[in-house]
Amino acid sequence: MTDDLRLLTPDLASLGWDADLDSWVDEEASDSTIDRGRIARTTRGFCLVFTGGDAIMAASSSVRSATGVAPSTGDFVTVIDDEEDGPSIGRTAPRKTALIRRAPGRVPEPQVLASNIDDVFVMQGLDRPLNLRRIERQLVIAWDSGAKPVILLTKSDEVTHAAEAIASVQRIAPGVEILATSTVTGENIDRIRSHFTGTRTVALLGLSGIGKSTLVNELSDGVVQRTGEVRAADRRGRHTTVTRDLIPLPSGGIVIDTPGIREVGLWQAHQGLARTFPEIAELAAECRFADCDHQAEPGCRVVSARMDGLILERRLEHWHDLRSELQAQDAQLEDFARRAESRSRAGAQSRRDGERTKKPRKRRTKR
Ligand SMILES: Nc1nc2c(ncn2[C@@H]2O[C@H](COP(=O)(O)OP(=O)(O)O)[C@@H](O)[C@H]2O)c(=O)[nH]1
Ligand SMILES: [Mg+2]
Ligand SMILES: [Zn+2]
Repeated sequence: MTDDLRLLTPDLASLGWDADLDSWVDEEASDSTIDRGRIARTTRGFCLVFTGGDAIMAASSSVRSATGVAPSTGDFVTVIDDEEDGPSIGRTAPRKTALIRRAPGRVPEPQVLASNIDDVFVMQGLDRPLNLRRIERQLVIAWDSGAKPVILLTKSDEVTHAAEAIASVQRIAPGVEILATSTVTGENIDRIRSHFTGTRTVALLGLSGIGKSTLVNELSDGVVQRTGEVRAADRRGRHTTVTRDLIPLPSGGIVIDTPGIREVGLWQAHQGLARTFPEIAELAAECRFADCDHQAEPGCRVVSARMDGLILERRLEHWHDLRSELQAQDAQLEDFARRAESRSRAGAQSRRDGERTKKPRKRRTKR
């Protein structure tokens, strides 16, 4: 039993390493390449990499994170031996899928929560009032990742209204599998297990306290221990998840446990939005007006469907909100790009001017 990922040393094949990745390494490897593997954990400046029978710490430079391609948990990477930093992340293989949110903060940047995943479990606890807007928002990034969302309503043992809850979630999640689950009674744990075959990778998404880590403990048959009982006297012995960790399960499959994520900003997720609100996206696509806001325009397909009572009012409202969020982000990104371009043009111009007018600077003598 372990809460230390470094004690797990799965082989490369069971981590999802395949022949395509072999040829990718053949193309990317350089003299300094010393290893390959899958990132199990990212912390500030470092990654834990499962390299097949071993787990090593590799530096990942912050310069790379500034460009939005920071390595993430789930990435397949090469490890290089860097003169200054020692073992470091070299190249990251193209991601098949990536769960991405907008990084918290003012600057519009993506943050990859998990990559190369097959499913995203969008989780919410039944012991609290359902938050349908939160589920919809999380579904947008889950669909947009390219993986398949599944909704888990946890702690079904604590409530009697699970069936009603499922019915109300069904109305806002067309085409998504929805399961009421409990690690106490075991409800639907077998259904959950059926998602973990071979090297399939599943990311867990949801607030803190809803039972993500407890589910990992359950699925690992006691091999990992990511949560602890609160000791009454001192609260010590309690684990809360602070890193995004990739955990290979002994019975097959791989799970990525995440810390509770409160803020799920969208990142350029127009496709995810359309998948989450298909009934509205279809009408919007049929609307005959180009650049329509689908708000009040007479003759708009969305507006008329709404007046005919064909769309749930609150769904439409939320779709508009999320769409505005994405449009504002597009505008902000365009603005950033324009300003960066004019800065670099101005820079190039002043360098040219400098070459013409400035006297050659006296070289500073080295001591
Ligand atoms: N009743 C009940 N409690 C659960 C269940 N799953 C988790 N819990 C409890 O919920 C609390 C938070 O669980 P944890 O796994 O740490 O949540 P996380 O923050 O999402 O990882 C712990 O006290 C768990 O014992 C469940 O299925 N039923
Ligand atoms: Mg946890
Ligand atoms: Zn319209």
